Amino acid sequence: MGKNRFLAKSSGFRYRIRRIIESADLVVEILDARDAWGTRNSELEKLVKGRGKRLLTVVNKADLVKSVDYPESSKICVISSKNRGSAAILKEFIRSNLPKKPARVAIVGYPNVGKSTIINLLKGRRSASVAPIPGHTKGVQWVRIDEDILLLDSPGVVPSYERDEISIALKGAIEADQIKNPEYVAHKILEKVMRENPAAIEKTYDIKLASNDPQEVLSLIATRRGRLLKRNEPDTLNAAKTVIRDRYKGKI
Ligand SMILES: Nc1nc2c(ncn2[C@@H]2O[C@H](COP(=O)(O)OP(=O)(O)OP(=O)(O)O)[C@@H](O)[C@H]2O)c(=O)[nH]1
Ligand SMILES: [Mg+2]
Repeated sequence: MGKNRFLAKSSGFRYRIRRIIESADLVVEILDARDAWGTRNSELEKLVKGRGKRLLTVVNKADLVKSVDYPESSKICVISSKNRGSAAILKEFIRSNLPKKPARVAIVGYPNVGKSTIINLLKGRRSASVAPIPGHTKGVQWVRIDEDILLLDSPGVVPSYERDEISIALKGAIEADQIKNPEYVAHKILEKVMRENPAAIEKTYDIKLASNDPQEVLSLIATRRGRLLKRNEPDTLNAAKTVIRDRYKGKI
């Protein structure tokens, strides 16, 4: 794909992200533990460093992996925002790295990595809107945590060097309806999950895996859910979108 459709739509966001970084004293980049390296945005990191701002990294969704493939460092914190105990750990991590007090702290990262969830965790209640839909947060929102910390929620950004739609989709950063070939993406997801945690597929879709062929698995899911087309053909396109959305939600 020559042009990144996602980027074309998000150029306004990108301008805003630049403004956000400029207005922040500290920038916290959120990564998805399922692909911590892949959800780093080195473009954004360069921008942060170029502006002389301090950068911290939070690897989120640790509950979805057996182990986190990311180096340990004093500038990195691994959490699961589904775990309430993470709130104190994360707050202390940010507090001990504040360049000044009070400070403006921008929360940035790929779409759907859990930025808004983290803001709610730190606030202790729902302040930012959360959804398993990439691109959910559209605008910026400041949320005061305490007298020292003012957090900024921001829309997810995909770097301009990320041009492959399938790679973006596998990172959970593009909505299922916007993907050109959902069945191919679903195959890749199913292949990975069948290797790592096949029980999750059987449990989520109430099926028994009889083969490793992802297209057959899509057929099984569609049939089990009564999603049939004319002549009782399983609607595998619908099943593919279900699989993609369930992956984004962390169900599989
Ligand atoms: N399992 C699990 N799910 C999480 C975690 N953090 C967030 N989520 C889920 O991930 C999905 C996306 O969360 P959001 O907080 O809306 O993500 P975001 O980064 O703000 O997304 P955009 O606004 O689209 O950029 C939601 O369904 C959350 O419930 C986590 O630590 N573990
Ligand atoms: Mg959000």
